[in-house]
Amino acid sequence: MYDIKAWQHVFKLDPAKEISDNDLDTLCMSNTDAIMIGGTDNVTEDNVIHLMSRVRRYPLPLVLEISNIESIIPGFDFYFVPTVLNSQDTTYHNGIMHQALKQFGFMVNFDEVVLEGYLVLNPDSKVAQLTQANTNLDIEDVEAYAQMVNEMYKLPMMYIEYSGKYGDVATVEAASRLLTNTQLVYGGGITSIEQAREMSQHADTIVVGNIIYEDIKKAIKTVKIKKESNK
Ligand code: 1GP
Repeated sequence: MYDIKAWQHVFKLDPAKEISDNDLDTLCMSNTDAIMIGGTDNVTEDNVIHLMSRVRRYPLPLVLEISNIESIIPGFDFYFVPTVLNSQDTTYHNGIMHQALKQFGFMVNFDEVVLEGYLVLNPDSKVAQLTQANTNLDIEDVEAYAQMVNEMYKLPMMYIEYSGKYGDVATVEAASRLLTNTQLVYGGGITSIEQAREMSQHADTIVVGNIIYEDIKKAIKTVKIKKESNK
């Protein structure tokens, strides 16, 4: 069984975006710890199955980050389920989860399911707009959410999501200080080894997304944080 807590670097692929076989091969052979499939818009059963079958050729853990019920497909190693802590809409706290369990609860292997306490912090991101996230948070707000996740809900994972924008390092650091049990995942705007290294000092796991589609070489360089920390 894979040890999620040991993951330092993850590539997140958007099933609604095109990726060539060559680029996919480069990503999957890059020494990243896992591939996550997830997105906000146009995530469908068809494009998730298609991408899953292409990534499955590689001996890497494969995660589906669930965005809607229609695109939940069996065959992944793990299912990450976001609960958006700072959303104004309960749909994104537990509404989708409730519907999913009502439909599929009888067949879920809960060992494969990881609940992510999500904090959406880039107001311009699609996910912030969709979930109506209150992104106007200061460090003390974020610390309170970190305590909520670590001490109250006792979730296995907190995901600080700046999707599309490089985040505030002090904010990530503040959350990390309070997460004594919960794994801290950071994603958003990482385009260089320097940024990957900076966020990795505080986050247990970094997620690299958009740059895959903009500059594959830059994306691959972010994996170097693993060699540095394994020395
Ligand atoms: C998006 O957190 C991930 O869900 C990664 O963010 O796409 O900005 O790299 P980027």
